[in-house]
Amino acid sequence: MTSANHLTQADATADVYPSRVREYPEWIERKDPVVYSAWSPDAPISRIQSEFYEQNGYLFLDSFFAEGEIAEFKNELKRLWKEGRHSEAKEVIREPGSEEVRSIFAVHQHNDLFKQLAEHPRVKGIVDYLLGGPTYVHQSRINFKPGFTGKEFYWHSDFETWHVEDGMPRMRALSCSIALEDNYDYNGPLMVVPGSHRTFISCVGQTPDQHYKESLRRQEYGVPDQDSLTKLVREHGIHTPVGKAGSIVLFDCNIMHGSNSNISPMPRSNVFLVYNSETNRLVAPYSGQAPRPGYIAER
Ligand code: 6CS
Ligand code: FE
Repeated sequence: MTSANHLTQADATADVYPSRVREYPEWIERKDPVVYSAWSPDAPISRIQSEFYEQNGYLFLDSFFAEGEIAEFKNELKRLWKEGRHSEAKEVIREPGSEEVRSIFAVHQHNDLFKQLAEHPRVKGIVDYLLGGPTYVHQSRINFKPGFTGKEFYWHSDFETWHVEDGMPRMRALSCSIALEDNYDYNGPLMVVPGSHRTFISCVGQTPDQHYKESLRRQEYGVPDQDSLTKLVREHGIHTPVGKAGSIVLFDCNIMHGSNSNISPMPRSNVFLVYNSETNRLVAPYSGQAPRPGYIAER
């Protein structure tokens, strides 16, 4: 990169994180910062929290929102879920093998309440600090994981997909997951491999056309091989940051993560807001294929 803040056209089109192009997996060292601001006492998080995020690739903030604050989001979520069951909207993604609602995309575009949440100053303050400047919402979704029937999300790095399928040039994005139900170890919470954000695992396999139509239900391409996952987890272990409704997890775009299905009776629903740096706007997908639609990746 020529300067800390701007990608030249050549930087943006050079594929420094190739994936789904070779017949064998490869470990590529991260070439981008994790925290893009220097910590100072007026930063929106403590020095310890900032260092934790830098080292582990995620930060869990318990009870970030008070229960009263999230009550209306929870009601809205229930309403959207009911509406989604009978909806033909493309933003509504169904579970593999059933017609249950798995996710609803682009809630920051179509829903006033979730739009407000995406612009929440306390969230944005931390996000803009971590990514070092102005950001925009790259993707938003609600993931529903009802009791008994909610299905898993297999291990993946979000950045791998965003790079290959959406054309996100560099690692300067993160997700904020807001819990709208209490998360326990047993209701399919987010699992992260701390420290895995420092390695890009180049995946094997060619991306089928219109891959998103399958991958959002069950992802099979752009997922790492079992040997790489075994090595990563042996090295770093697995964390399951869980807490009450209103807690949030901020996690780096390249951290390895996934979640189990939910056979407990307790539902687990989260809002995911993905922020990307304004300096890291999307280019043509590195797969050479057509970009995914705007409700999945803001262009
Ligand atoms: O496709 C996406 O953008 C997100 N969804 C899945 C299932 N994997 C990659 C990424 O997290
Ligand atoms: Fe993900």
